[in-house]
Amino acid sequence: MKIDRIELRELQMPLVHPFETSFGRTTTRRIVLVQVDAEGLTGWGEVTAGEEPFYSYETPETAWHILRDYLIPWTLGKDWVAPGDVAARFRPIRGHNMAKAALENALWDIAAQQQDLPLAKLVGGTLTEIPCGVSIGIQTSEEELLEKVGREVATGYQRIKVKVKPGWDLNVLEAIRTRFPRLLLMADANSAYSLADLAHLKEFDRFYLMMIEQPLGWDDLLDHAKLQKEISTPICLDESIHNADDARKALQIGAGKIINIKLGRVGGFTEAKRVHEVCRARNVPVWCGGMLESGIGRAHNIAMSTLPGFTLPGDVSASKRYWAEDIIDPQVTVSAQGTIHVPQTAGLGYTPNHRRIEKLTVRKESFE
Ligand code: OSB
Ligand code: MG
Repeated sequence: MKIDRIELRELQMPLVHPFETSFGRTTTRRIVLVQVDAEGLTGWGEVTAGEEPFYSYETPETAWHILRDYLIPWTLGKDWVAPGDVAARFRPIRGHNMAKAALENALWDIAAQQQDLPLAKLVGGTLTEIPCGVSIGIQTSEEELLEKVGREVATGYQRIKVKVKPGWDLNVLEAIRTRFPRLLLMADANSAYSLADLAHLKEFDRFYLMMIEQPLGWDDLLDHAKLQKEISTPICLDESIHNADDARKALQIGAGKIINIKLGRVGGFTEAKRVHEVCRARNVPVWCGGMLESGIGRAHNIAMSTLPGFTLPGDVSASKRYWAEDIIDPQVTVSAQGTIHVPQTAGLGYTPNHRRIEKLTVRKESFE
C-alpha cells in the first residue's frame, strides 16, 4: 500500500448534551480527523484525545504536532504491506497513542476496502451484532440522573454506566438501585479516589455493580491490586492500560478483573488486538470504551467490538446520543434489544459525509 496523500483537519462539534466526568465537563468536541489517500482509495481515522489533558496527556494540539512532525513524514511515500507495519514503525515514539491510532486505523480502513472485506472481518471480528451500553455523565440532580437512566433503559441499552466522584457516588448508586433493582449497572470514577478512601470504596460492594472502572490513579496498577483484594466489586481498568504489556502485568498482579479497550488509548487496532489476546488467554472479559467519538471513531469501535473476547456491553452507542447530525451516513443506530448491527459492506461500513465534515472544519493541512 503506497500512501500518496494525508490530510489532517480539526472539526468543532457541539455535543447535544454536555458530558461531565470527575475530571471535567465537555460541551464541544475538538476532533482531529486523518484522511489517507492510497492507490485510489481513501481511509479515515479519528484522534480521540480530550480537549484538555485531563483523561490523558494527549490533546488535539499534541496529536496534531506528533502527526505533522513525525507520524505523517514517516508514513508518506512508503510502501506498506500491512497496517501493522506502521504500528511497528511508530514504536520509537513514546506514548502519543491517540495520534498513532488515528493514522494506523485509517490504513486499516483502506486495507479493508482493498481486500473487499468489512473492517470488522479484517481485524478478526466474529460478531455480526454487538451488545451496547451507555455512559451517563454527572448530572445536576439525582432526579435528572434517574430520568436519564430510565430513558436509556427504555431505549433498550443493555447496561448503564454512571460517572462517579466523591459526593456523587453512594447516594446516586443507592437511588438507582432503589428504582432499578435488577439493572446491569456499573460506575466509572476516572481516578477520583485513592487508597485513603478504602473504607468508602468498600461501600460500593452493596450495590452489586458489574464493575467499578478506574477508581484509583490514572497510571497506577499496584494500588488497584491492593484495592481489588479488599473489595468484591470487580475492578475494570481503563486509563492505566496503554498496551498489551500493561494488561499482562495488571492481570498478573490482580489489579483488576476486566479491561476496557479503547483504540486510541492503546495506539490502534494492532495493539488493541494484542490486549484482547492477553485477556482472552486468561479468560478475562473485555469491552470497548468510548471517547465521545464522531462517526469515524465510532465505526472503528464497532469493528473492534466484534472480536470474540468482547463479551460485555461496551460504551459504543447511537450517534444521536452525541450529535444533532453525525458526520457519517447512515448514522449509528441501536436496536430495541440494545445492539448495533455490524455493517457487512467493505471498509468502515459507514460513508463519511464530506459536505458535513467540511462545514465543521476549523483548520486543515495536507501532506503529499
Ligand atoms: O472514562 O470511559 C471514560 C468519555 C470521555 C473520556 C473518558 C471516558 C468517557 C466515557 C464516555 O465514559 C464514553 C462514550 O460515551 O463515548
Ligand atoms: Mg473510563
